[in-house]
Amino acid sequence: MNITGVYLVTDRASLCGRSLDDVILLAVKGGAAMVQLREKDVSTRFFIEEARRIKKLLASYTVPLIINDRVDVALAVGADGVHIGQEDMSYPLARKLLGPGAIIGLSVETPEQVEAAEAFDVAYLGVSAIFSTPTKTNTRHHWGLDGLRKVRAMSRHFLVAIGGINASNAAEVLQAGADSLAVVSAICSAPDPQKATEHLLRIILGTV
Ligand code: TZP
Ligand code: MG
Repeated sequence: MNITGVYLVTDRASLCGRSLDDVILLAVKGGAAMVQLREKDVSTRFFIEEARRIKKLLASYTVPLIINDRVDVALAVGADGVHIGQEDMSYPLARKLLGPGAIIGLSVETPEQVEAAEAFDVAYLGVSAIFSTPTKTNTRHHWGLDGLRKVRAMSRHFLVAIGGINASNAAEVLQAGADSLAVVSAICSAPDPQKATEHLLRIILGTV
């Protein structure tokens, strides 16, 4: 599994009138390495139907599909993994249900959570939130670049930074210790999601 690169996290409120499928497709064409389907306000049935459709869309690009929060939805559609937060199903239980091959990412919002996650065999930690962001307004704590450096020093895990990341600050977030960058608005709301993804990828690869 190679999850280094641009990690697209979806948000239907950020699509500027475009379809979710179109934006995902453009991001993948631009080189997105992983897609997390994040739905907070849809029915379980809708979420499952959507996840099935997006899974098919991603299959030909061999881009993993990660389901936000919902281990049941991931199981139902045979997704590649889940992203869980501190109030979702616990990591050990999610691992037990999904098996050893699943990609499981875990959000960490405090140093205590980073420390606790050292005992887990997660695929990555979502270091959340790096900066404040209008996309998610209930974030209690912002790591900032100094906080991210501290997480890097504390953790053996692959670190995915999320929250307020875009082309203007991506380089410094990587410099502070992120292995990969997760973004919502920098792709979903970009005038050209494909070009925006390509640009972020070039920053990650150090080719700009
Ligand atoms: N988790 C922490 S911040 C965030 C999520 C899902 C939203 C990130 O959105 P954006 O637009 O990339 O700042
Ligand atoms: Mg969650």
